[in-house]
Amino acid sequence: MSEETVEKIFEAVAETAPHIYSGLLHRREYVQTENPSAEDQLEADIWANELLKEKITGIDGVGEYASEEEHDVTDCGEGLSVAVDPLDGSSNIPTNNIVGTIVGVYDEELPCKGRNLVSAFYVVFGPLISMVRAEDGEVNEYVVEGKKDSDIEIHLASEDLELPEPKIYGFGGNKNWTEDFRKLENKISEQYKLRYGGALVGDFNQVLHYGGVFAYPKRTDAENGKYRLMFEGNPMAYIAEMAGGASTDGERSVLDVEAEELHQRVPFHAGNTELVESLEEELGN
Ligand code: FDP
Repeated sequence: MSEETVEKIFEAVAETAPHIYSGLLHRREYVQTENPSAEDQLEADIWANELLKEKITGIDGVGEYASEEEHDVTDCGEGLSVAVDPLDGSSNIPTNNIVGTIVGVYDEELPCKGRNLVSAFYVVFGPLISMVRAEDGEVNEYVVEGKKDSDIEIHLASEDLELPEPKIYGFGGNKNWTEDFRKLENKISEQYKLRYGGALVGDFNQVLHYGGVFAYPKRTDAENGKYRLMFEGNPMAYIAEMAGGASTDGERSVLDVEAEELHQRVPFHAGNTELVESLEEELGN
């Protein structure tokens, strides 16, 4: 049963989250390796991936495991495909700013379109460990408490989250924005407050709670921006759309972007529908 499997995946990530959090203290150094996107890895990136991989591949009904930290998909039986960004925003670790974990659960072999998602969630390692989960038309928020497996508790904190009236915006990649995007940012900055922290989970999470728009658009030096479609773009777009908002790569919903490679990148914009639509219109001109 895929619902049971999704539940087990969610619980496995929730149970692993406090371990990842407490283990960050001694794993804040860069090691001499790169991930498949040629980004330097911290010891914490590799370690968080190992913890999550062990838990998730052991679940009955999980057929594939893929990670932003690994080149290839791991085949682990019949069933759902799980794509994980074990430590999103890990360049925030040395400075002790927000990081998180992003998970997409697809009912298709990877790589595939975001329309194949059956669930998506992310963990925020902030003042609290919280999780936001989108599934069956609803977005719910949880708080994870406890340290050891035996005392970890998952509490429902907010039910059926919907994006409120827009108040804030956050855009990444500013050193290499296109002229069109720079003009658009200029306009948006007159109306909304800027909040940008350098981790997708934290930046998107505040847009979800305050309303507004978050983007990491295409750059003059990177046509497809920075985010990985399977691991970051699709799960966050799925959550934004289920919370009553929208997403776009500049032309279409991120969920409709063709997936050709496991680590392919995508320009990402998501938030309140009216803002995403007007942004799409202006960028299209
Ligand atoms: P990081 O490189 O620290 O892992 O895609 C990863 C990501 O962080 C996002 O979480 C974040 O939004 C973005 O990259 C930050 O990029 P900039 O350093 O260009 O702001």
